[in-house]
Amino acid sequence: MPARPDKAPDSTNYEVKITEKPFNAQVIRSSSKEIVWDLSIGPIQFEDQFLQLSTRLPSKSVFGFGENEQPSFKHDFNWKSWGFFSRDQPPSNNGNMYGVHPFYMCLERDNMNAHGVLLLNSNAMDVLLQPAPALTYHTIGGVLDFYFFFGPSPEAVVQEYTSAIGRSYLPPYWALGFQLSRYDYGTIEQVKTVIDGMREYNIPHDIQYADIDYMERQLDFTVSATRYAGFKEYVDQVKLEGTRYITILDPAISGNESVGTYPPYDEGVVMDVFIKDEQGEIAYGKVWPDYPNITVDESKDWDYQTENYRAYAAFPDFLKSETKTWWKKQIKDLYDNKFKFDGLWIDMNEPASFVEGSVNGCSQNKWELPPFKPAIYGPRLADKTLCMSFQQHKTETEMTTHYNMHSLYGWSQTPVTLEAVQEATGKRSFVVTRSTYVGSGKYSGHWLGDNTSIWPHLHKSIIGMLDFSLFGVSYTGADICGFFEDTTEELCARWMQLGAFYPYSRNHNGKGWARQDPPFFGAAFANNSRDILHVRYELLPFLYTLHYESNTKGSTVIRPLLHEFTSDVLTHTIDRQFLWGPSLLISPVLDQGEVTVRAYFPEASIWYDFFTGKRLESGGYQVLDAPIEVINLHVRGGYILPTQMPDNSTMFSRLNPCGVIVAFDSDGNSEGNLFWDDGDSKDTVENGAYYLATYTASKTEMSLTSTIDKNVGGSADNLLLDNVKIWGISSVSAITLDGTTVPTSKYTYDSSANTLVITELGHDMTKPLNLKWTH
Ligand code: MIG
Repeated sequence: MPARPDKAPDSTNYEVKITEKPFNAQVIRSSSKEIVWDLSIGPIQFEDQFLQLSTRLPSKSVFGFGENEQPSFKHDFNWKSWGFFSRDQPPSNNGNMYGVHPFYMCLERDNMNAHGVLLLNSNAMDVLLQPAPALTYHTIGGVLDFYFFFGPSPEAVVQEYTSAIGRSYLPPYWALGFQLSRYDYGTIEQVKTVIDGMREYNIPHDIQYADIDYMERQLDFTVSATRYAGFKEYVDQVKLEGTRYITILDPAISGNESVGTYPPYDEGVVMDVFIKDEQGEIAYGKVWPDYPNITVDESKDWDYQTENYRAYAAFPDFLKSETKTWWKKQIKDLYDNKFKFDGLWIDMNEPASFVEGSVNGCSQNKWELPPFKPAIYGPRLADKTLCMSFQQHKTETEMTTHYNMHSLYGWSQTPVTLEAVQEATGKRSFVVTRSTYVGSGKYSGHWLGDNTSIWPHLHKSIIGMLDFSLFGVSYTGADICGFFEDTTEELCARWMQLGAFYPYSRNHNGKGWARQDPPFFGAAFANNSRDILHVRYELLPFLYTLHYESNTKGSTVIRPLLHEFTSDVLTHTIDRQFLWGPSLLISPVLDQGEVTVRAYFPEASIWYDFFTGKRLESGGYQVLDAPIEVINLHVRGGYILPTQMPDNSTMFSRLNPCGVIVAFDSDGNSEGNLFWDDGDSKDTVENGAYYLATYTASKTEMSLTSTIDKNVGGSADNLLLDNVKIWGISSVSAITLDGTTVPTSKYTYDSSANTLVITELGHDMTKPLNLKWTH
């Protein structure tokens, strides 16, 4: 199970009041006396397969609960139910989706304090949000195991929550680059065409994907000898050019290959790694691998294809040590013998199956047909997955039913997959997983699944990322330009702009839909894509620093405005804009045909246009120009953002000169930091092998200085601070660096914008910076 805190907090900021007749329990914030939970609103029921608990809440400002597609980040309390049970379910209104996070954050009535509540329970459940406001939980197993996090700020709630469940994984630097994928390129020639296009337009391209179509009949750990001939050499070549490779792995392993021809299955049988049915036989479902020696006619309908083409597939039981050893070996063999991938993408791990329960169906018993079915999709729990009565490891020595373990399947696959890829590559690497559970963020990122190329899915992607920020998974994003359906040029252009600000920035397309890679739409589109990705790459040192902070302090990377401006109630409903950390506000166009955007700027701060450095004249709601090539970005006064000159991959951008953007607040102060390491080694944070600098600027002191808080491992030895932008500065007559005059040829002051731009400063970043100016 995810880590539980092993001791009570030293000092409590809450009290629990219990009365016996009539029974009530209240959880109260000590400082404000706000009652955050009050059970008097309904009975507690504790039956064999039915547990119910209701509580009154202090407010309707509730966020979180997932994974699902929500129409808004802030929840609707009008008798709204949300189900939790991991499921191969593309985003669609109301449904339970790939992952399970029974966690919410609630803002209290003072619009200052916030708390979070986790129900640590893996059984199928639902929660009903009622106008009182109140919540009712129904779960069909386990215990009622609740954890409260008292913040008091929303950010502090996430920090505390992640200190309990594990903090977000620090991705390698290159994982923050732009990524390109599609299901069914068909042949390696198609891949080459796309990559050549990316090169032709010089579009940043850090990662290329190989989906299940590169395999032989979608069999894990194989490479198609006909359609992907020369794949290994090709991967080596594009890697030299700066583009890495990620490949997909599905958990389901075909059992229909001739003995001796398919080691993943043969060895799995010998090592006894697969989930068993009630009779103790290997349980088979059907997923993607095809039978050997068949000809697939793709014009046949889904059921025909499932029955006639799809092989019997067995499901590894990932909580057993033999399974871990076996899985790691298969991954190592793939790396050593087939091609040098850099990271892994794990899919279909809800676990998904195309037949209900198994190829033999399921027995009729209380696990398959519990007396109460929570508000989840499907006529039966085994719909699209395994039978609930199948047996799995819960620990190394204890077994239990799939009924109890179902939603933990993807979660259980994730840490061992990360270990496997780290051992194979010898590097930090990364894993993205489709199914997540409480604590998955410690080992992986998450893409938001099979969305559709439609306008509302731009907006939904922001809500999805904001939710996963609360769940402690910082490395997230949706399929840019949409997975299902043909995209349009306009939609895809807006999506490339928005996706340039997803932490996990991947354009991915489904099988059979029209191309949507940036070169496909021609020069104008490709150039716009390159330009906005250059903005992303310029800001990668900042994004990487935010991931470091997420990894070490639990702060969010994709942050809702309400986390920074909690007392400003207008921010509570804003989910069409979002922040990177505390300071970069992203205000995308999310609707067809729009060339302006109505965006909110909290008055408590001042805001600067990222592209001009000009201060926004007033706060509140503003209508901004947003022609097709523009996404509005604003930097919050009071912050310093580290930057680096972009390039067409991080392999090259990491060698370029660096910069800082200094945005003064109304008091004339500004601060920020830079985390840096070699970008690719394991455990640099744990080993202390990194560089950390803090920048401070002051209008009254007329200075920009830095301190080097840490510099171990030499990763920053060649970094030069060349480009300094200072915004909100009222005049400049001379500048010195370490007491030496900076020649006027190296800087420009714009008195109408109040911006100063210095270039070619040439400051060695391992030394403290001491830059001064006079008016
Ligand atoms: O049944 O591997 O969400 O990203 O391209 C579809 C093929 C299986 C679902 C994933 C999608 C991936 C696709 N997979």
